[in-house]
Amino acid sequence: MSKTLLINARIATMADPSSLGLLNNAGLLVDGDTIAWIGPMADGPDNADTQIINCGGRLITPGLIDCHTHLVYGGDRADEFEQRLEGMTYAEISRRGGGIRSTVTATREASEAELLNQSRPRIEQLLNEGVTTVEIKSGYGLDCENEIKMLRVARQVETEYSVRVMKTFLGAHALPEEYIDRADDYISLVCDQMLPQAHAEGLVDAVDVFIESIAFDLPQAQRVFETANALGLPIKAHVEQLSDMGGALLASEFDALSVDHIEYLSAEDVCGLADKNTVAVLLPGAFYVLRETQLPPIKALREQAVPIAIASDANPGSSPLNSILMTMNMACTLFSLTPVEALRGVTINAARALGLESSHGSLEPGKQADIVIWDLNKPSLLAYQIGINPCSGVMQAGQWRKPFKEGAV
Ligand code: DI6
Ligand code: FE
Repeated sequence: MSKTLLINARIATMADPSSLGLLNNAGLLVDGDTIAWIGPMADGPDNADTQIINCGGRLITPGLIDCHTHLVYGGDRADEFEQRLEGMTYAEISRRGGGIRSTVTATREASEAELLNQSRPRIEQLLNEGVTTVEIKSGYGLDCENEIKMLRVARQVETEYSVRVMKTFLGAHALPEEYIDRADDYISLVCDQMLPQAHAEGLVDAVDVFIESIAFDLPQAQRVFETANALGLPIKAHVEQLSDMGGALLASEFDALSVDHIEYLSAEDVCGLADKNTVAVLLPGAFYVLRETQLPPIKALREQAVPIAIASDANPGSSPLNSILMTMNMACTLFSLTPVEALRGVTINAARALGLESSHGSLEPGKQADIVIWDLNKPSLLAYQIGINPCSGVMQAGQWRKPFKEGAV
């Protein structure tokens, strides 16, 4: 029997442009890997040949989407955490050769199997919280062999856990030690060899660049974007995280799927994003861990109706955060997002940030059946509670990953 009818649920469809698209006392029919019907129970479809599951009034949302992570990496950076507590900044640690580069050393030393093993607890935590799509970036290999190794591990995560993994090439994340004072030569390696080779192996869904004083400048980023364009790959960018370099505007000129971090993005530049459909991805974990005080331009983003997504940025340095629910809480508490905005930020807008909005991110007939049943009756509880995981059932592409057990709320 390939049809499943979920009944007696509160469904946050996320199919409305500004709200949760909430349906009370509703049902949802899954046929194969697709949503076949959704609506008020009174209009429910014929039940023949269908397994019926009573959700007992529980909340249903689309599968959650973590649209920005670096969760495949070697080692840890707990020492750096201590240095920052003693007063050193993230940028200082980076300029002294620590930061991203120290993770590059550990990642280069690790085999594919070791990287996969180290990544397991991180991906498993996200999956336990109802994540059905996760983006994973390279960026700690910084040479052909090791960037490709990271992306292969991301692909293994996808096959082994049956989660959708979007793989982003971030070869231009930091300058590797062997290229010090030769950043342009490194960008040539990225454009002429690393990216084309990774793409030829089918390992690249999008291309990202870190535009920052401690990373790459606008002309260098532009070369990477032009290469991505020529290969037909969409782009994303880490921009205005520590300073305003004008990276968001450059990325949006290349029709970026998203610009990420953006604490230092000016309100004027937000207008430039607005006509481009570029998603603003906010990363409250990095803001929190680095004890940043500059807030992203939330008011301007709202006024210009720029779609806002939020993500964990799971990485060993600026955001050792592996919880999408905690990310939602942080986005509300630190950035004053509403719980509705936070949920949109990990569903439909996160799907947009990955170019997946036609098939993912909302519950609508024809979309993929990625569905979470929560042991909650109110959507705002998802962002409000801290340290509780109310996820009680997860369906990925119509298959139960975490089977739901019927019972009263
Ligand atoms: N900005 C970040 O916050 C992450 N990458 C980036 O470009 C941090 C990566 C790290 O510190 O390892
Ligand atoms: Fe990041």
